[in-house]
Amino acid sequence: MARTKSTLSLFCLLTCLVCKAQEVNNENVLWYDEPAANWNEALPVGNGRIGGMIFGGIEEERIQLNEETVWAGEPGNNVPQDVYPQIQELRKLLFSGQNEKAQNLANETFPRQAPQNSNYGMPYQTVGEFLLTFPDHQKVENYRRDLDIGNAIAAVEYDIDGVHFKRNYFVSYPDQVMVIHLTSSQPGKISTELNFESIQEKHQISVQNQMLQLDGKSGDIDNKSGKVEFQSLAYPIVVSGSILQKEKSIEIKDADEVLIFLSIGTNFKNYQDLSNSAEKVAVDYLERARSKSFAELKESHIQDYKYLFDRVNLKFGSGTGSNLPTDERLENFSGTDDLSLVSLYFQFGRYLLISSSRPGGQPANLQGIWNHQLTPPWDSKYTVNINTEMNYWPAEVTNLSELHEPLFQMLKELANTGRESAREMYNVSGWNMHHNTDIWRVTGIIDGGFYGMWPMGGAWLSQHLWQHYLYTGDREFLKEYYPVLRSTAEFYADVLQEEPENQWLVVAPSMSPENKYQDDVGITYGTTMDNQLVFDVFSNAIRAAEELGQDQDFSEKLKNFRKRLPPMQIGQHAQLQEWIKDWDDPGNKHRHISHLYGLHPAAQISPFENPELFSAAKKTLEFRGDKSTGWSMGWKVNFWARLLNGNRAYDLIKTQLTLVEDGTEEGGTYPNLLDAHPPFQIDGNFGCTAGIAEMLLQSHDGAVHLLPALPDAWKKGSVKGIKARGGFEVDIDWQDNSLKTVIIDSELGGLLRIRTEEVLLDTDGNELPRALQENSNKYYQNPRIKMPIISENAQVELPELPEYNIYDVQTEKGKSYTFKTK
Ligand code: FUC
Repeated sequence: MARTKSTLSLFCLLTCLVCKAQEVNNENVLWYDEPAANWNEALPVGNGRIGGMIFGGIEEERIQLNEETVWAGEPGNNVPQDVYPQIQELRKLLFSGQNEKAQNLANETFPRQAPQNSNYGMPYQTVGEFLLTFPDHQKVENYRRDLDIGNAIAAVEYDIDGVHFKRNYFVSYPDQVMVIHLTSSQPGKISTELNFESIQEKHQISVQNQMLQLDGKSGDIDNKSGKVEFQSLAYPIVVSGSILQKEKSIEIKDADEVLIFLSIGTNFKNYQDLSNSAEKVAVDYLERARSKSFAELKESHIQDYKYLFDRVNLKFGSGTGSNLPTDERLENFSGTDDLSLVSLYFQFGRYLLISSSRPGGQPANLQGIWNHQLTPPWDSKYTVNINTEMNYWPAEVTNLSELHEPLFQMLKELANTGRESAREMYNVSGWNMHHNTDIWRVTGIIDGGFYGMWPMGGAWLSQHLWQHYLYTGDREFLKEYYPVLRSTAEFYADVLQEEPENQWLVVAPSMSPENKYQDDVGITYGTTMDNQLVFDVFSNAIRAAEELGQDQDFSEKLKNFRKRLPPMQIGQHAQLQEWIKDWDDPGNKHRHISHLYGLHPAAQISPFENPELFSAAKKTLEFRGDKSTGWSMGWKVNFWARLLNGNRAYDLIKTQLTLVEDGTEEGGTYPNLLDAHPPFQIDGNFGCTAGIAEMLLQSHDGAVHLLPALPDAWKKGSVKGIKARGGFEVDIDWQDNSLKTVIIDSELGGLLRIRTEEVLLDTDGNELPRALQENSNKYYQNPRIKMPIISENAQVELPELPEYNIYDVQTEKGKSYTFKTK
């Protein structure tokens, strides 16, 4: 009797576990029924510093390894010397309308190939690969590999002759190692050989003290020698069975269970200093980790990860198809209502940020931390004319604010190295950078005069400092980073030139990132994006100084300069002008839509404040079309969300969620859900994740706007834990395409202004007080921009907006507010 009972309860336990597993499966798991055939099918794991791509091979498991500081080259900037006379000459040529000549001079001064005595930035490089071979594993059944992004654990499992084999993988942030755990359903069944491989020119593999060791050094490029040393250690522990050390591999035989610790260290201390010992770092982390049990390691990993991941939950009320492998779901997506793929993709973006950007480390680069090459596309560095910024768009709104820190630290460092480019190239104070940087924080021109002549990288990147403040109200942070904001403003206050026609103050020479207005000519002055950026740089410095009660004189100077910036202009096609002159070609489909920076991520184009500009931005976006590179589509999701058009935003998500196989030339998504530019570039993932949040909640334009761009297809759902500026955390439930309940936690107190299409009631059933006062909350109130200039030929149709209700609620710090709709 007793026996039956215990069998029964065991049965219950098992069924419950199965239920639980299925529940997880539906929500937060990517899974596949075949091993990865190429890198774009492998699954990424990481702890911000160490990254792995897991292929899930059967006879041979391959884990491609990265460590975030393994970059080619060595410390040092790349600022071109003695070019100030040419910068002056470029100004003269541009102000006298000799634009072609100016482009030629820029191309000659800054050639397409890096000059011999300098460089165009260093590539981020792979460490190598860790291989596990299972010679007897050939005919397998029930194969499955997955990535559970709810716990940040990858797994591979299958059966051979009735024996179930399972491998688990995770990279622990608290313990700073990758953990690989091999189990089987019968004892003595695990035999495997462990190997390292590397494509790094300088590397060696050895074995000692039961440890497989890969030592290497990063590559030499241009005028730089590769000086990053790395060491990777693999240390196995077995339960029964045997371990045999070979010359360059370790063989394990007949074990019940195997636990492998994979540790990586480098000599990188900071962007100026390579005096750490790679060996000491690798050994120290390994020793600390191996004193713990698998259960302990796993528990602290999950706890650490979930602390970040579980803050936000997104659910759609309907959705089928979730029992299929992820690549099939992706392939079928546009023909189904598999909305849970949208929430999976959204959460995958958050997973990627947690796994590639941790405080104290490097910011996520073009590929996050995952790269299998020595010279990856665009060096997998930091392109700052959109891509690096896009990586961090989800940080605040999806409640991962602390993961923004590596970007802030990079800004501090750039504000130091960038003094040289400001001084040497432009003869001014403050700091600046151009359209790219790398781990050494270079700030000079990259990729030559056509792509690189854009002195605005710091203007855009530094917006993230101010935005972090708007979300968190963290005054200590603002104090710490005010010098960066100030020094950014100093550069532009000094560098602006008065253009001859309207006496506006403009950046010259510059460009509208990577676009051109005539064959091979893009160089110009006073582009719309530049003007918007400088407006924000000045406004941020002014507001920060006000908050901190300092620098009044400097603020006055900036206010005066701000008045003299060019206004936005609406051109002959009713479009927002990209250039200072009406040169836009409505047929231009360029991936960069830089002049819409003012619409997103900035807050200068508002349907309420300046509806003409809002319509012109829409026109521009219609001209540019939908299909483009991955990141460009990610940006367009945000644009359409800001244009309050949920259906168009969702169309873009569908376009982005188009399955792209290895080698395809179109933008979309790879089977592993990583973004295809193509090739792989992580910004598209982050951009789309931020865009989905932006469809559900906005807080940039005078109010906390609930469900501003809900598509018709998202009939029912809920989002919990997303953030609004002003320190508000928001949970929203909606049904029949309209808001039902909202719960708002106020972390800072202060006035909460809500914009919504529905009538909102408090818990007593009374309608909330309608907004009266002009000024709402400083965290989402914006400085006024100048009235636009509108071309006589432009036929601007004003936007038709829904009737919004605007409510004002005085909140107290730490309190939670629940409202329902009528
Ligand atoms: C910019 C873009 C490209 C690519 C590169 C990394 O130059 O124009 O499309 O994303 O960055």
